[in-house]
Amino acid sequence: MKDHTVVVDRTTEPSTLHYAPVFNVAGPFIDRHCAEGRADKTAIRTSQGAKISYRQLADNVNRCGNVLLELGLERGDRVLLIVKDCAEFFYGFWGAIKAGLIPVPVNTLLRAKDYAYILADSGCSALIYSPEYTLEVQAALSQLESSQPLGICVEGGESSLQELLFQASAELEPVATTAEDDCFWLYSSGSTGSPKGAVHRHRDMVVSSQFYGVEVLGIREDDICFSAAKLFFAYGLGNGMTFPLWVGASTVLYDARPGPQSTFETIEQFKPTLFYGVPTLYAAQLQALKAQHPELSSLRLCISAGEALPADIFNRWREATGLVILDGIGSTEALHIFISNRVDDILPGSSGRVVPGYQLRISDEDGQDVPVGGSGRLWIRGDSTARCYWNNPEKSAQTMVAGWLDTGDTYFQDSAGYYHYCGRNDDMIKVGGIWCSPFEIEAKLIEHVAVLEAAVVGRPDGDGLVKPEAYVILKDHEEATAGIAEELRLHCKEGLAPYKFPRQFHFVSELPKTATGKIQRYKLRSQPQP
Ligand code: 3UK
Repeated sequence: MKDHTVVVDRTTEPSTLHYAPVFNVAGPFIDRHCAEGRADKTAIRTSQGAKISYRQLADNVNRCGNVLLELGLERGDRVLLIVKDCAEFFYGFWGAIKAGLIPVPVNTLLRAKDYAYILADSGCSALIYSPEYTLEVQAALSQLESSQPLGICVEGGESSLQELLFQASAELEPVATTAEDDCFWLYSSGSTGSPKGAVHRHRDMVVSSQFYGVEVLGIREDDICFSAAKLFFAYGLGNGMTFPLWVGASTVLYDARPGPQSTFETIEQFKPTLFYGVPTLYAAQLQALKAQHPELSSLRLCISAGEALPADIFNRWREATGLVILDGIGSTEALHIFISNRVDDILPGSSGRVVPGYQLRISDEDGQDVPVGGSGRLWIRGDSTARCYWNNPEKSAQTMVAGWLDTGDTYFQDSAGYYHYCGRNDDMIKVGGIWCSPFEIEAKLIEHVAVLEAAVVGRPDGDGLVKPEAYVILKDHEEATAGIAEELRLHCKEGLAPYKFPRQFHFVSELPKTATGKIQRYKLRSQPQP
């Protein structure tokens, strides 16, 4: 077999992937396309008006790899990417991989404190960032006690990435890695607030692109993808980058916060065939559709993940647009979706059936398989799951057990074979598809002078979508006014990522606790609205 190639055998069940012994995943995702006649095809279109062909993409990936090597980075070094959705995200990610470095895309909504943690934890050698994030990035760098990574701003000034790319060679040989070598990391929020770096291998993007992208979504070369979920999420990374690159399709990148207006405009302008969103966005779009009628006829399919899609949103969307939304569950550790509905097989309100190439188990508290219909802890197994968490043998051993990955979710399978989400096994909350740790919001609340104790839980709103809600004991009960709720909301918004603030406040005189003093959040969750 030729180096850096992979052959898909679809005659087996599931399909079998055969990798060349020397395999750098930049081969099939980037370099293959020019050789296969797609040099002039558009790979990327951006809301800023850029149009990048597969030839330009391959050249810029090479240039970026050369830039990083010339700066002195060596095999295995980490390159953090705090980059908005733009072409340079692709150059940084694939340039690093081709050069044998490890790209680590990071959530661009985080704050200096979060970045300082990830910079130190990853021990990265370089950090590429969009100019929008300069303040938070610089504040994070100044908090670092250990050695300083090299900061590279994407644009502006002589030492910007754009300028360096301009001067670099467009020739680069891929580093001779294997399908099992470490390739890239993605940070996932931990329940205590410290993110964990999930270590993914070269083969992982091949597996998710083939099994979910091709075999579930039926993605093809003539598709145009638009993911409202950003590239730094594993969800967006697959939707907006790896799936289109796997089949030689095109992707549309929108670089600002996705709301109903901007997503409708982007669909009208770029006429995508596949649209990927999260349930909160579909709910907001449905609200907006009451007053307007955007042209959505280019779409053949909509996809949802990140949190459960309520059946009601599925039904209302189909009524309003004539389109179905495929709900599927994925995770950062699994890389992408491993249970999904299918275009011709949808049970609204369920996550659907297992994706080919993955195995599932549902276990009880003793680790025994539960019979069909019973709920329990969902474990998955498949070739795209993370090898470990970086620097965290304890969490790795808990989560990755004998080839199986603990999802942290409770599920049951019905007698027809569909899987149903029942909630988390921990106290973590998904808000708009993004993790929120209740501990982190509680810690912020307690920083406020008026707060004695706080507990945060998730509670479904009118659309069935979960939002954080705070139970607060004030130092002085007299202060429990609407004014203090607003003040605490602002206090959280200032110090935390913008989606991590309680939408509701309840001022109480005590919190339910265990004998050892741990807050019993499940009791607050099951409590009727006070
Ligand atoms: C929850 C869902 C019910 C569930 C993701 C698609 O969300 C992604 O990754 P994260 O690491 O979170 C994983 C957790 O989120 N979840 C996700 N999708 C659903 N719960 N129904 C769903 N459809 O708790 C899961 O364990 O942020 C989603 C592709 C790649 C991803 N990384």
